[in-house]
Amino acid sequence: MATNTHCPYCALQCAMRLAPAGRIAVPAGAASGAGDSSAGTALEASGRDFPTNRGGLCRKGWTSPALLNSPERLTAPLLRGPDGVLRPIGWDEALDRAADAVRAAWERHGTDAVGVFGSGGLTNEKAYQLGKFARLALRTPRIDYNGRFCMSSAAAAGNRAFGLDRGLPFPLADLDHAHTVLLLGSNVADTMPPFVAHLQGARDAGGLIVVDPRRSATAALTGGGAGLHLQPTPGTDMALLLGIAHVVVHEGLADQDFVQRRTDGYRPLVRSLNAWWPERVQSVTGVPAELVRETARRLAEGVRSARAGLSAGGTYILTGRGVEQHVDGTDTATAAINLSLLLGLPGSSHSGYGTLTGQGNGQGGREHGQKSDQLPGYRKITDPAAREHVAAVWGVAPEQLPGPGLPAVELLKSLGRPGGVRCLFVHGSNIAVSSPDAGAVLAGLRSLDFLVVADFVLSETAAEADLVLPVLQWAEEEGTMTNLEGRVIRRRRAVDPPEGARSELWIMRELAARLQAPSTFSDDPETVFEELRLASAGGLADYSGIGYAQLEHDDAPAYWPFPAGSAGTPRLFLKAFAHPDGRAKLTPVSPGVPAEQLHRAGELILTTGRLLEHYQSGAQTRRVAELSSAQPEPRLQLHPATALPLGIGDGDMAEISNGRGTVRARAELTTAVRPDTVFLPFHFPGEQSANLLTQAATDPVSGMPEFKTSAVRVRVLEKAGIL
Ligand SMILES: Nc1nc2c(c(=O)[nH]1)N[C@H]1C(S)=C(S)[C@@H](COP(=O)(O)OP(=O)(O)OC[C@H]3O[C@@H](n4cnc5c(=O)[nH]c(N)nc54)[C@H](O)[C@@H]3O)O[C@H]1N2
Ligand SMILES: Nc1nc2c(c(=O)[nH]1)N[C@H]1C(S)=C(S)[C@@H](COP(=O)(O)OP(=O)(O)OC[C@H]3O[C@@H](n4cnc5c(=O)[nH]c(N)nc54)[C@H](O)[C@@H]3O)O[C@H]1N2
Ligand code: SF4
Ligand SMILES: [Mo]
Repeated sequence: MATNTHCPYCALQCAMRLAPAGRIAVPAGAASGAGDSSAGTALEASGRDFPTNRGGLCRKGWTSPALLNSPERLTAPLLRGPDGVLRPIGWDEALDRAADAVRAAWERHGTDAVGVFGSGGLTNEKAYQLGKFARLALRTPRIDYNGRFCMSSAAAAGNRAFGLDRGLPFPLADLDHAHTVLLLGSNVADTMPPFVAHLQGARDAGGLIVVDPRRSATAALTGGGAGLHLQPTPGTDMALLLGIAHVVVHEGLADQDFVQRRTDGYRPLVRSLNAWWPERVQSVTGVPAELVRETARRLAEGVRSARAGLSAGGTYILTGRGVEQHVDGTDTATAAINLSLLLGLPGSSHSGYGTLTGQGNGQGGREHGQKSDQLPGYRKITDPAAREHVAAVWGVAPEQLPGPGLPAVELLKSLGRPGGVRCLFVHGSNIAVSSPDAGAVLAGLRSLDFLVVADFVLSETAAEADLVLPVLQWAEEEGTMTNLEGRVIRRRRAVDPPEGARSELWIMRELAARLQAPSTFSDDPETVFEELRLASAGGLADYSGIGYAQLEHDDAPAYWPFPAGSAGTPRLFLKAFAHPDGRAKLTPVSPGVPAEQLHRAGELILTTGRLLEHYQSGAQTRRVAELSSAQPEPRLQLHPATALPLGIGDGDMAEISNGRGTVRARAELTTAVRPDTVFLPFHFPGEQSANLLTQAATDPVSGMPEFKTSAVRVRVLEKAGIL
């Protein structure tokens, strides 16, 4: 029997069909498809028609079933013995030990000494229940999640400008007809390959503009007259956006009618743009002034084409992690939104602004209470009305709900410290590899009184745990995910889980009972979703009109907000923005001091990102033989002109270091990267971990860390020939 479901990995949530191995033909080009490289794989994946992926999958999607019955799969709880060795134990003992550790932390240090680190990879049901579990069963305010590393700056900017944060406020297929697409700091050709098909219209019109310090696979799509590649110094996107907006205003390209009718703050914004003439922007960013002007004109041309009713018409501005993962990420995203509002893009049916959510449930995971300051339905935990509503659904008094906790980086800095977290639960994140300044995080994990990690493989974080709880994988459980468009979809159970693994909903239910939590904790996903509907009702992210049965059918898409009795909201803001007065807010922003002073003699700017074949910390994809043999180790991309005086040749082993750590990686000489910049992927652990070099400095509004600029020195370690 085949099962229709969606990919376990990124936010595109490509639709796939899972069938017993050998029953479905693997399309040409996807050769060696689903997991034939791994022992005894029982399922094969094939792409399924759906508006976002149109039958396409990337290499990670094709091979995703390989991990289901990988020999590295965890199938029993593991407890660390006095000798430091992790050994299998039974579930009763495991749950008793976890509950004992929580009570010990409460008694010795108070309830705030217990912490939870969640994930944008969890289903809506698990994410929702984890927030409730932290606050009612563990009685702690200290829950946050890896979405803080991922989406939080764009989310903060969206809330600031529009009063609401949904990554794409329109269906992805709307992009197909666009004339101009400005893609900033996003490498979809590697991070969401089937997305590229939606850029074809803009490429045909010569209107794809990619902003990236590297000539990434996505930037390369602009070649042959398909568009422009702007290649700024990392961390200077805000100046670039201010320069483009300056040209829009000074060349009379702004949509004055839209600005008047639908926004506030035009005059102060224009004043703040005056000083950003293109030649000044060139000196700050390295992007030629003429390209700054040309970009502004092409953005305006897209809007004009749509008005003229041309088949390729409309302009979209989209941001990714390259512009957001900075200490000024919220202001940079705000600059992109200001530009889009000046052009009249948001709230139009032919144009728009959006940010590309990253993790599988990066969108839903940020709506239902995993954030330290949040209750379900995207409610604020400090809002008395929100507390009252959610407390009533949970059957407790509002005073029983703790207040706000600590955002992720602060939470991690507090590990093992006086007044900090002493007992931590991790669900769905490999923080030992993916956190900024990972060396310090590892030390924090080691200083805890007790670390519980729920995972299905022994990730680098699980390997540090006192107790590892083996959980289910995507194809073994039911649930819902919310994709990058804000569309809620079903994740389906296709196979039975291995003996010994348990669902996280069940684990929460069992622990809540042991800790005598008030309220109920169900292990049935649909029951939890029914409760989520009630808890979200009336909130910004209202799911109250969505039911499991309806989600069976792809032809009745469910975009939130979806209040009961409505038909959902594929396109937001068509009539009004979500601020009480219905108007969007233009907020002037200006570049501040960089997080780290760069350009000291001999220093280079390290930026980080992704490879097609690996997902995040690599905990999953490094265990898929086909993917790990394609990308077995990180490569440091550096420009030949930079490598020459350092005596580094292609393939030499290099050492990359700064005050925080030292990393080894083989050098890949390429003119695709700026001479002042080097690039490392962050998918690898140990001495190959890029995050030993990144800093735990955060954006003051969103709490998002600076992953994209670090000052480093590079030297040759071993010449390739004499290895
Ligand atoms: N293969 C793969 N796909 C993934 C993931 C994965 O781990 N692997 N993860 C998923 C997740 S959670 C996310 S968040 C998305 C992320 O998807 P993307 O945002 O596309 O990913 P990144 O590679 O982090 O960054 C994109 C680009 O930003 C550029 N960049 C670096 N610094 C700067 C800068 O200062 N300015 C600008 N303009 N660009 C800069 C990098 O060179 C890189 O090409 O991908 C999702 N999809
Ligand atoms: N230098 C640098 N660092 C970065 C970034 C960057 O661009 N540069 N990007 C950041 C971004 S955008 C993100 S999103 C983070 C992501 O980084 P992480 O949060 O570390 O994400 P993953 O590597 O996907 O880790 C997920 C872990 O949970 C497990 N898992 C998967 N599904 C489930 C589940 O349903 N339940 C449980 N309990 N476990 C599960 C997996 O096996 C894996 O061990 O990395 C951030 N770190
Ligand atoms: S693009 Fe994302 S959702 Fe689609 S197959 Fe690849 S990893 Fe899976
Ligand atoms: Mo992410």
